[in-house]
Amino acid sequence: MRRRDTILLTGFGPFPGVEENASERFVAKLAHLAARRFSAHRVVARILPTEWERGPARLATLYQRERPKLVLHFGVSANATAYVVETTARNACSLSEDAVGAVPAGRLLEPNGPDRRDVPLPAADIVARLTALKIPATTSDDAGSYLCNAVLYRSLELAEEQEIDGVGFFHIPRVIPPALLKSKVERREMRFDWGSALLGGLEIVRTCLGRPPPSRRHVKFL
Ligand code: PCA
Repeated sequence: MRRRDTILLTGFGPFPGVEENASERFVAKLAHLAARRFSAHRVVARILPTEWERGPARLATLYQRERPKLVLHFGVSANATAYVVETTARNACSLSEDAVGAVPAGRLLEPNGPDRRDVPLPAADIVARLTALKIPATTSDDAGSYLCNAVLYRSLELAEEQEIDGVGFFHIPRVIPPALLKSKVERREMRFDWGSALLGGLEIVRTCLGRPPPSRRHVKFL
């Protein structure tokens, strides 16, 4: 990545069953921190509508308008209790209602598209680096069959058409508890809260930029 290259972070708006999507607040906060920490780059946070039509369409507009070099998507999952680093998007969708009550026309995202597209990020490395910071994380090769998978599938296609350094998708828990004021004991425990979520988000960006892990001293004051 060159100086002033853009890092695009996306979260999602509400959808049936999730009135307030934590990924929306999360990317706004992470963009703020990342812009300060990686000040050579431009960091933008945008929210995608959780809609079969408008979600992927908005993403295509963002690729055109922002010309990002690194694109990191975040969405919530009822099953996630940690960072879930998605490694694959599948050409499949469930006939589930989106935020405006619409359902897809069929069970394939793109009738002529490949069965799957793989995420070109070092997922195992990201998990190892998060774990080293006591942030719970795991990989997954199943991003589900709802909008998160659909957006990732489309994003990987858009990335092929433009010169992009990296695209990733991260599921986070639906509910993120406030950060604890950490005692020594708690610091040894793995816990996904607002503190570790944001620390982890910065570490994900740092890994994707090809930077080494922060020194211990640095982590302490983050
Ligand atoms: N999670 C949904 C879509 C939007 C979001 O935050 C999913 O996992 O597909």
